[in-house]
Amino acid sequence: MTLVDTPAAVAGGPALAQERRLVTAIPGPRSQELMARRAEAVAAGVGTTIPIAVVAAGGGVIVDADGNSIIDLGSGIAVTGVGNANPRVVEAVTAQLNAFTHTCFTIAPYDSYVAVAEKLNALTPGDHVKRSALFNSGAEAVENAVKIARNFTKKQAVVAFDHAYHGRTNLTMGLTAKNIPYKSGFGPFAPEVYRAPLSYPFRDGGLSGAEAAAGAISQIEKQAGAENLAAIIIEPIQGEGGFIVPAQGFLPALVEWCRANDVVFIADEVQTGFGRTGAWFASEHEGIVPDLVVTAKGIAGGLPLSAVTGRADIMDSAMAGGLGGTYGGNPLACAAALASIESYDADGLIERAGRIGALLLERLNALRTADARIGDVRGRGAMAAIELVDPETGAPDAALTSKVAAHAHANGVLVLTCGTYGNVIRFLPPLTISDELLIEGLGVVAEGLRAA
Ligand code: PLZ
Repeated sequence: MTLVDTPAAVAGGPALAQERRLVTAIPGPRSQELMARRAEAVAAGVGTTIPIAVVAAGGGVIVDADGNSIIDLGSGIAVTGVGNANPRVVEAVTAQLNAFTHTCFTIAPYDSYVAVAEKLNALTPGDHVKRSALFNSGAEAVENAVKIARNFTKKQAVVAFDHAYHGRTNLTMGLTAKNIPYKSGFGPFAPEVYRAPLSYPFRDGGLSGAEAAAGAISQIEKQAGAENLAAIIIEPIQGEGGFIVPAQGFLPALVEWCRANDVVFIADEVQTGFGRTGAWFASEHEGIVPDLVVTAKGIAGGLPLSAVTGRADIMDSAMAGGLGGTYGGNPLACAAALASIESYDADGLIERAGRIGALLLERLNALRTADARIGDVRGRGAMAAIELVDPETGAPDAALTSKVAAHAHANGVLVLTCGTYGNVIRFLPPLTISDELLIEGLGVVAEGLRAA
């Protein structure tokens, strides 16, 4: 079976018809063929959210080999903020592809890596002197941020939070909170990782940010000790853990404590970064200035790139040759990042994320008023979610969540679930989606709730 007979009209970018269109059941016959081959060829541990064979994507849709056009409310897990096959990205990467594909920046440098570092230094919170280093995946960048913080502080312990997600490599699995499917059986994990309670307004009895931070800090002091602690790492809004927005003041209190105790504050903005929340970085909503910011996902329009950006004194403390990797800051990924950053700016996508957020929250809150199974509606910008519960007890309802997601998928809307309890439906559309498609997609989710 060939999957590449995509007509020019669905080759991505603006040419792709922006509509939900079901011409077969999902999965259709060609998608089923791919799923059968997949089962024979791909390791069973690699999951599938929607069993389709993608042939094109752009704007706010994903098109499969059977001709179905699916509304994309997931952006490949918060990656394609600028849209899939964004024309600026396609053009920049194509030009780079024709010039050179790889030299290894640490062997023979090139302009685009430096330009991405300059952009990151300028765009991340704080006007202090900064440096950046580029890597491939979010997990790899998190590993490097911790490595740099340990080297700088000459301390070893690291604190991560309840509901945290930081990746699937050994150290980042250890930093990640949720056991199944991320950790179970895959240990032992790296030592000197401590966990602290998170501000989770829907489930912590509504503690204020200051109260939740005082509790977390007390636990950190008792169980790790500032004198042993190299870094605190936290997502400004917990992503995989359930789109948890901490109470106002929680993050600033942690930053303040870190400053007073020579602990490096690392913001993991892998999922929240690059316009997703209606600001370049989610840290801005709380006015915090992290020592180090980890970015990936939305940085490069779908090409693999990640970064650690932060205080020059911390970043420059690693010995020459101490940071690197064969592909980190690959020229194609850097070209994509520069084009993506231009698109966020020139195409007004950050404002667009704010508008998408207003629309999402308004519609989701309206749904909640009519449906007590929606326990909470939360998020910022184009990163919003509903938490589904048993209305009597408030207990998480993962079964309902799976049913609603399955209904959406069968009806041509790709939504993702998340949460420690598997009971959160999250909305992460590309910032290039139209209001019409977004509203239609939400309508299908609402229909799924009614049907369940
Ligand atoms: N930090 C905050 O959200 C990746 C992972 C999905 P990588 N989140 C999606 C999955 O099932 O693997 C993520 C994140 C935060 C780090 C990471 C890790 O980024 O690029 O997947 O390594």
